[in-house]
Amino acid sequence: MTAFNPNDAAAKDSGIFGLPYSAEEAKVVLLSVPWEATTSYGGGTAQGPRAILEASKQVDLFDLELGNFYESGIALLDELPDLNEWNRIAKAAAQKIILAENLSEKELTQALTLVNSTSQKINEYVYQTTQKQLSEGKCVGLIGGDHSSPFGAIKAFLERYPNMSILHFDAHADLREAYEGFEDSHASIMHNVISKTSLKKLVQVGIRDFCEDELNFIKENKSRIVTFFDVSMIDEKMSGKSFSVICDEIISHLSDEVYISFDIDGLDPRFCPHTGTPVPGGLDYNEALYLLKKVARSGRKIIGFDLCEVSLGDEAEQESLDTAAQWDANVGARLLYKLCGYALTT
Ligand SMILES: [Mn+2]
Repeated sequence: MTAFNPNDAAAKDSGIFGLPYSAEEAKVVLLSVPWEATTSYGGGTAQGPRAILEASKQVDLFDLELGNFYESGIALLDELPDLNEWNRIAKAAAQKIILAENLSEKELTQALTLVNSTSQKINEYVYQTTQKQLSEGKCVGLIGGDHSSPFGAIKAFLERYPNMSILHFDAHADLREAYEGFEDSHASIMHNVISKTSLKKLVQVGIRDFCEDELNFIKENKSRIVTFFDVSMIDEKMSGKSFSVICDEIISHLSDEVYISFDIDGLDPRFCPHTGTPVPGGLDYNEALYLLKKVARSGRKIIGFDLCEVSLGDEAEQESLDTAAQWDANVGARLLYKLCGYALTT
């Protein structure tokens, strides 16, 4: 502790953001969930937490707007050792299904059961861990993994904060009722939240990729889901409405306690070129931060968050671990630091 100087470069053995805090000392604990079994397109998001940890050491600690919030302590929890193996086995089974290899009915059922039961194990682990940390007075942030990773965390947060709402940044609505047979698919996370929890309000921004069923689901659940489609936001911006006013409208739907679920692909893909399912359009990095700032300034409390789908791309891209692949982790680490900052200062 005594050797720590916030103005110096991060020490080799330091924790996330180069900080010296243990999980016991830290107010914000980060839970890494390198899980991407149901990823349907580009892989690599299971490497997200490791890449973000690496990149986090380049982030300057002092924040012009939020000050030295890190002094409350931010620490990464030890990763569950079994998780990489669970991911590897379930991913292999899921790939067989996705690629529609010549499987018999029995093999298909077996593979599907394996994926779905491993997803349940992940959900249970994330739920138990989050619940324990919240009961110790910690603020919890989850680093995915694909976007199915935080379901257990959201469940635990809802038990503690029954009136909380979710502000969901994403290119995708994530409202599919299962996807490719996977009950806990990354594309189903918010469908599962709406159908399996008592969440009162889900507010979505950046949404520009969804199927008709998902649009119908939004309409059927309009008292609980408010979606700010990318195309509508662009319409308003193009015709001169200020982004600040649009933010106020988004925020007006949120309750006093806000959980942020941030899929990095909600941003313009130039900020996350290696994410699994990039879609053109989306929020600028500064727009996302501005919306978060306005949530904080509205007097609402940011109680917790997840950051998912940050990826360095497939193995070949990771091999050439140069600046191109590290860019995604650089953006992810900076966004993660801001999320920690808002959680600590609201
Ligand atoms: Mn997405």
